[in-house]
Amino acid sequence: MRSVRTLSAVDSHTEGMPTRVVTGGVPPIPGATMADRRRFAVDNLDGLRRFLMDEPRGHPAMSGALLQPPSREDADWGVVYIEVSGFLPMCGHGTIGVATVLVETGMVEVTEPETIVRLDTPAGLVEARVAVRDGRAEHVTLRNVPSFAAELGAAVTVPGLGEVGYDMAYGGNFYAIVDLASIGLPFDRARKDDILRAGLDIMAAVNEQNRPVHPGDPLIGGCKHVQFLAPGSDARRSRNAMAIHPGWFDRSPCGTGTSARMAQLHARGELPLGAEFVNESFIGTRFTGRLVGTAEAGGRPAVVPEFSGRAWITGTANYMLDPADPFPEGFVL
Ligand code: PYC
Repeated sequence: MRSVRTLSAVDSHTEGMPTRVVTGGVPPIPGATMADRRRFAVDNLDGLRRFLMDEPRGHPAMSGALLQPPSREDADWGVVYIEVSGFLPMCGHGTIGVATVLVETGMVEVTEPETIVRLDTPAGLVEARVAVRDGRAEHVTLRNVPSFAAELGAAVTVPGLGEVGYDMAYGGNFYAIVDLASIGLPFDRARKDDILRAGLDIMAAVNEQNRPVHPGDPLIGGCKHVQFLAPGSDARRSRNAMAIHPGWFDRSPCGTGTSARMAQLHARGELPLGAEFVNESFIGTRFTGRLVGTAEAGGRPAVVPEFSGRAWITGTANYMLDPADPFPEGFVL
């Protein structure tokens, strides 16, 4: 057995969506803040990301997190999010996976019935409250970064679909929120290929015609997520098919998408602070959320979302690179 690169990981899933938590083998990434480290990673570590996310070690809907020393004193760990889509500023299901792994492997000091884990992410500090019983992380409530509706009632022209109306909201990533019925498709997994194609076309049109940019951080920009709402979705319970670049669906309800959805509903006057909101994924798993306060993001009014979900560890692994492997950075079919 030969290896010129060995990375240790604890694999998990959050309500169906994988998070490969890389616990060893990645040296500290240069940069004064986690946003700087994400920028460094985008420029210099894309091969490492593809090695861990793409085939044959990953798959087309793979997601993960590189654990790092934090860049600020009030955080326990730093996180750089990796995915088949690139390096995200923030990832909600991934953070629930990270908090669960940190608790269940003893990488943070664990107290029962609740352990608080503060994570330094490229989008800002997030706090995870982990409900722990007999050493098991039963569920995680995450206080996310300030979230906001960037635009309500926007529209873009999409080849093959015509004019598509959407709201643009930010919850750690930007989400174009679209009623699935408005493009003539049913909320049916048998039609997933059509829904995905439409999602990618809408993303391309948004990025060309009306690209969103975070008012406080120009590095956070662009739309890589389209949140298709199922008929009947409202401010108490929504169901979504979350189409993500370059071509997959979130299996979880999507934490940053749930935050964006709550910010959108709040901006529309439909979700007051404190009211419970349930968001359901394409496979029927759930996050429960609420808005717990107001804030600002780059000078614009924002809300502070929380959401809760569960994660389970699925394995531990050392990912290796044989020097003769013809795919040292993986491949995409
Ligand atoms: O849970 O925030 C999330 C997320 C982003 C992309 C996939 N999941």
